[in-house]
Amino acid sequence: MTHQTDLPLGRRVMAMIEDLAQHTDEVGRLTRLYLSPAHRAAADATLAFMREAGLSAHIDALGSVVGRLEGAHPDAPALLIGSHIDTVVDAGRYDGNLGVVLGIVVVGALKAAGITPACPIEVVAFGDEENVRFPTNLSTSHALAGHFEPTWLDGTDTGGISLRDALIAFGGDPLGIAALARDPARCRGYLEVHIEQGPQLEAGNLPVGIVSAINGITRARAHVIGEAGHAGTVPMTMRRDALAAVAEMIGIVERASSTRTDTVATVGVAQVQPGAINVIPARVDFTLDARSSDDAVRRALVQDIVTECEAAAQRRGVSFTIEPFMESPATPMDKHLAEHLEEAVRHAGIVPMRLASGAGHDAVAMASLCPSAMLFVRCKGGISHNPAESITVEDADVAARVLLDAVRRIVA
Ligand code: HGY
Ligand code: MN
Ligand code: MN
Repeated sequence: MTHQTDLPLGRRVMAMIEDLAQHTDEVGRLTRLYLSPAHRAAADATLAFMREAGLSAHIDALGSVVGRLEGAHPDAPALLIGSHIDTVVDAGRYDGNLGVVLGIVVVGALKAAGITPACPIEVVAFGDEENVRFPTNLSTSHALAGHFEPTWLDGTDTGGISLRDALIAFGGDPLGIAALARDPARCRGYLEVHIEQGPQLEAGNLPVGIVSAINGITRARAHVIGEAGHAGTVPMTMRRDALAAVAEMIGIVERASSTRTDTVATVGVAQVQPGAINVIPARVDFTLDARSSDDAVRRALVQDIVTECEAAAQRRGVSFTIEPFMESPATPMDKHLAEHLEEAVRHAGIVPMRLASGAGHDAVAMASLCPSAMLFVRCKGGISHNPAESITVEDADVAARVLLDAVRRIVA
């Protein structure tokens, strides 16, 4: 059993996680949406952490925090380490934030040991991985990869604020986005450490594991329109009840994804109008999130869901429209970088498990720029996107030591 005092890196990680967790837009729970006041405060805190660790750091035009440690050869392609500091609503404190903090702690440890890496190392705290506030797709990491969609700037949040206006209010610069695109030739690779958000490492009694691939995602917005009516007077056979129709459609989503192997699908948001106890619902807007490790299987799943929902709408006399707004491909991780992670895991005396990621990550965007790989960290019960999300200081210390070892192997 490692003594608490022997966990300098792990304790430093947990302390920084606690510091970041205080930056929330909602009292009493952790919600930090892209470009919100809490995101600004967390970005400023991350900037300070990076500078304290000896990195030169700045906040870029889209609000990502970028720290850099120069290497022996300043013009050599840089190794990037990163993850995200935005969160979902009522979030856990480790999703994304852990990978940013581990990058800072590890690069800080190299600096403190007087080790100059052969190439520059950058740590990046992305700001829009969850894509909860605006209809985007990993916008801040896609910007570095040169794939920022200008139309994202016109997307609006539930309050009608456009990404462009929120970015300006944040202190960002819509005109500076194009310049964020990195030259692939100047990027040696990208490493991301992230909580597993699933049960496999805990089941295998392993503190860390190596990600083999990241599942693909389709996200869509659906609209069902029926007819408002008096809940007391309209006979059941004469109703065009939008919410009853969506209840059937949610069953379709669940059945279609449950009867296939390797697929999941979720209706996470449903807004009912007019939303009164004695009014038959006239309209429901809901979301679909469908995933698989196989893109063809995912597309077939979405098509089946749409076809069956259209038939249900027809039977019920309601209209049904659906607009996919995000497609993220299944993304294999780079085998050479994964091998370096595996060597470091073995060197730490841990059996190296390879596992796929059901969750999306900035590594999907970064893989379109340079070789990318991920290390997963065990989280209690596999719980995530939930304030009960947790890791141990011992596992934080293992993750930091494995990442430090892997970085030294890569930049040696
Ligand atoms: O939804 C996801 O997979 C990630 O947490 N953004
Ligand atoms: Mn995440
Ligand atoms: Mn997440």
